[in-house]
Amino acid sequence: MPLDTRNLELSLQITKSPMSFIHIPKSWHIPASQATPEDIYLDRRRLLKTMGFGGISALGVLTGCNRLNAWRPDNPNQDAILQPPSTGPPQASRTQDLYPARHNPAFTLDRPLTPEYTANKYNIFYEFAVSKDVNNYVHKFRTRPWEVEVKGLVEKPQTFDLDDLVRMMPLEERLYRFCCVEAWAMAIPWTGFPFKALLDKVQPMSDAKYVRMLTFLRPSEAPGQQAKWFPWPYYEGLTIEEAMNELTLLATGIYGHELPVQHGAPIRLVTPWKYGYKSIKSIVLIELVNEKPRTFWNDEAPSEYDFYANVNPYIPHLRWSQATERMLDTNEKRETMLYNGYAPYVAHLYKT
Ligand SMILES: Nc1nc2c(c(=O)[nH]1)N[C@H]1C(S)=C(S)[C@@H](COP(=O)(O)O)O[C@H]1N2
Ligand SMILES: [Mo]
Repeated sequence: MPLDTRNLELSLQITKSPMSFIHIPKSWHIPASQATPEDIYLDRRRLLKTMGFGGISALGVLTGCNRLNAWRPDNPNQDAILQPPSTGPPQASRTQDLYPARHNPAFTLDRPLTPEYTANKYNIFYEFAVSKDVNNYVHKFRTRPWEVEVKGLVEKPQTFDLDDLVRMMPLEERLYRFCCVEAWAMAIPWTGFPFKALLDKVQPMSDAKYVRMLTFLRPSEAPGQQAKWFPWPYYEGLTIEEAMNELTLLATGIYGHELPVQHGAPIRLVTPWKYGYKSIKSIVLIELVNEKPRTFWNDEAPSEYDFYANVNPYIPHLRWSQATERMLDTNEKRETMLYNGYAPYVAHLYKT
């Protein structure tokens, strides 16, 4: 009889670690002890080690199941593409010469920039690790060659080579506030281009109401994707008005150079008036659709993470306040602003 990984998970002796860990997945992922996913992850590794297996990757063998969640019957992304492991030497980007890009002075800040070394070492990217030291787990990941497919309700569906796309788009640098739903915050110099510039190129049809986005699916290079209790790949969505908003960027750079992997290389979304979980990293697919797309964190914990995820100090998270945010590096507490201070740009989108 094949061994069910979920039972394996439940049969583990799990102790709650004092580590703070905020995004909690669906209840069926967690034993009654309320162990965090990180605990499960660590304990599973430990169990496999004692059983004589090298690590989590052995689970596929253990269960006799080499298929990933993307093919699970309830996975919302049946069109996710499982990419084969990259072969050959790593390839360099062909667009490094575009950085640093022209600075757009329209977006200034009320706070100092977060130092680069801090922003680089405190990340959320579950494809690699559920801990914040994502930078320690990214060495196998290849960001070239990279393609972004744009499909769905558009006049000109197209698959872009990333470097070709970056070269044809108007790259610029903007300083934005950034706030994670866990109530920590940063101030970041992004380099990217308006999402609108890409949409103008593919020409959305009039019945396109939403934009759906997917992250890569390459478990051989992203160890977190070998954990089968998440429905990989990560998926997000925006209304078309949000995607067309002047603030909405597709970022390919940070601090005046290309994105390092932990920030979502080679291309990620930036929506500064929304909590960080909306800003999907390492995008491979953009689809224009007629119906509201499902989103990763909303599916995992609907009562905690809504589709819109607009920063709002007056609506606490179920388990903590959103009235203040903690700046990374200084630990300074600041009052969180409605729409993260971007109300003049976006408040009209939410008037009913
Ligand atoms: N594909 C993917 N995108 C993701 C995440 C993730 O785990 N996977 N984490 C999100 C969350 S919760 C946050 S706060 C931001 C963090 O971005 P940063 O690490 O560049 O600061 O990325 C978001 N985008
Ligand atoms: Mo987040």
